[in-house]
Parts: sequence; C-alpha cells; structure tokens
Amino acid sequence: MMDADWIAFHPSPKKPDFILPKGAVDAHCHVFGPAAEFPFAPERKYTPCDAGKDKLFELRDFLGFERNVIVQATCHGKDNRALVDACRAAGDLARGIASVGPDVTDEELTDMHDAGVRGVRFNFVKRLVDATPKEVFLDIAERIAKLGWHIVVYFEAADLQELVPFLESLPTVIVVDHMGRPDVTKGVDHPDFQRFVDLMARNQNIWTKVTCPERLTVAGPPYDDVIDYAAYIVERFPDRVLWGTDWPHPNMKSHMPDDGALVDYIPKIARTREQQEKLLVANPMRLYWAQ
Ligand code: 0GY
Repeated sequence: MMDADWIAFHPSPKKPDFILPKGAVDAHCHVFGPAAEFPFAPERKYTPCDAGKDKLFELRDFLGFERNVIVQATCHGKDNRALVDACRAAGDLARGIASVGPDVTDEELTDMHDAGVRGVRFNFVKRLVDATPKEVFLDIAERIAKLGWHIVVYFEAADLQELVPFLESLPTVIVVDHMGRPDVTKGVDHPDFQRFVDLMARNQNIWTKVTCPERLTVAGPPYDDVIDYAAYIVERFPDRVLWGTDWPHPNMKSHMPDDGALVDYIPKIARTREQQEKLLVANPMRLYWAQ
C-alpha cells in the first residue's frame, strides 16, 4: 500500500505549447515498480504508487521526448531490476543511473552496462536514505570510472559546503541534481547559490540538472520564482546542463505538477534555440549515448 499522503502523478497532463527539439531527452525520471513485479526495498523511506515503464514511455511520446534517462529511485534501494527492465524494454531509447553498494560484482556492473546503465547515484538527502560513508562512495567511484560511467549526486543546499572536498575528489563527470536545491527566497546573488556556481566554474567535470522547479518553488506553479536560478546556470554553463521531468515526482507534498506545464517552463530558462538544443539534445547525447 502506498503511503497515505502519497500524491500520484498527474493523470492527464496538458499537451505542451513548447515544441521540443527533435531528439529531446528527458534526463531525469524514475520508475516505481509495479510492486507486484518489482517489490520496493525493505529499507525504503517511502512507499509510492506504481509508476511502471509503460506509463513512462507513454508520457515520453505524449510530451514529444525521444529518449529517457531513468534514475534509480530510493524506494527500490540497491535493487536495480525495475530500472534495468525499463532500460532493456526501451532499447536504445533509455539509459539508466543505478544505485549500488560496495558488494556489487564486476559481472553485475557489466550486465547493467549492457542494459544501458551509464552511472551511479550518490544520495546525501537524509530523508531519503541512510548515510553511506564517503570511503565507500570513493571505492565505488573508482570502480565505475573504469566503465566510463559518471556519478549523479543529490544533496540539500545546506550540505554543499561540507561536501565540496569530496565532490572535487571524484574521478568522473559529476551531475548535481536540481542545481543543488537552492533556497529560492534568497536570490541568485546570495553566497549560498554562488557557492554552487563557483563549484561549477572551478570544475569542468561538474554538470547539473536545471530540474524540479516544482520542488524548489515557494510561490507554486508556474514556478516563476525558480526561473532566474535555472536561467542563470543555463546561460553560464550551456554545455553542462541537463533537463528532466522528474516523473513520477516522488514525495511531492504541496501539489502534483502537470508534466506538460513543466515542458512549457523550459523556454523560460533556456531562452535561445541554441541553449535549448544543448540542454535537451546535445548535452545528454554526449553524456549518455556516446558509448
Ligand atoms: C527526485 C527527488 C526525490 C526523490 C528521489 O530517488 C528518490 O527517491 O530522487 C525527492 O524526494 O526529493 O529527484 O526524484
């Protein structure tokens, strides 16, 4: 049974007014179960509704995306079967980001690579996972680097300062989820957001997803209070940004976004056709489909 306060994904999103460029990639989305086939992990912090691959692919086609990057959701722990199944079912149209522990075997990594997995996610968000020691993450990083994979990191803005030395020690490309979750009441010029900007400026291997206005907003839809932050990052680092829907939107408590309206937000943060092409096509293709 899903959590009593769980909000399910939007049943009938609008058709976006913004026409996505050909070959656009939804570079941040998840699958949940279905639980009858792919049970949720015992150590999970939430129990969601089912949101399987068929629904994801339907949404991809409806919104006008061509490809997905599916990120292992914490409700599945380190059991990547639902993710791998979705990647295999999509053929070349999906890539995956897995979650693995130190005991993962080389054979398991190779199998996942074969299915389309190209990275692992290190999660520091305390409400989602129990803490993993940094040495464990570093060991995993060394191993997956050999496969040409990269690392997606998810943390709260308050934890960035402490994480900087660790992030700067990682050997691969790093993709930071949701711009490091800035507090959008503080302003783009606030030292907290500028600390994140400086991190990207110093490290050419650090990318970010300019995603999740629906999580970062205080004002609510249409998320105008988040635009300046994302537009700033897209303008400054056009070759190191990714975008995704975050469907099926785990742990949204205030409201459930309309995925079509989220697509209509893209031209507000990537204002030129060139920026849109990079954000939606060239960047994700370079990172996920080059090998
Ligand atoms: C996101 C954000 C969240 C959840 C997860 O894997 C997850 O459970 O990523 C969140 O609750 O903020 O990126 O989907």
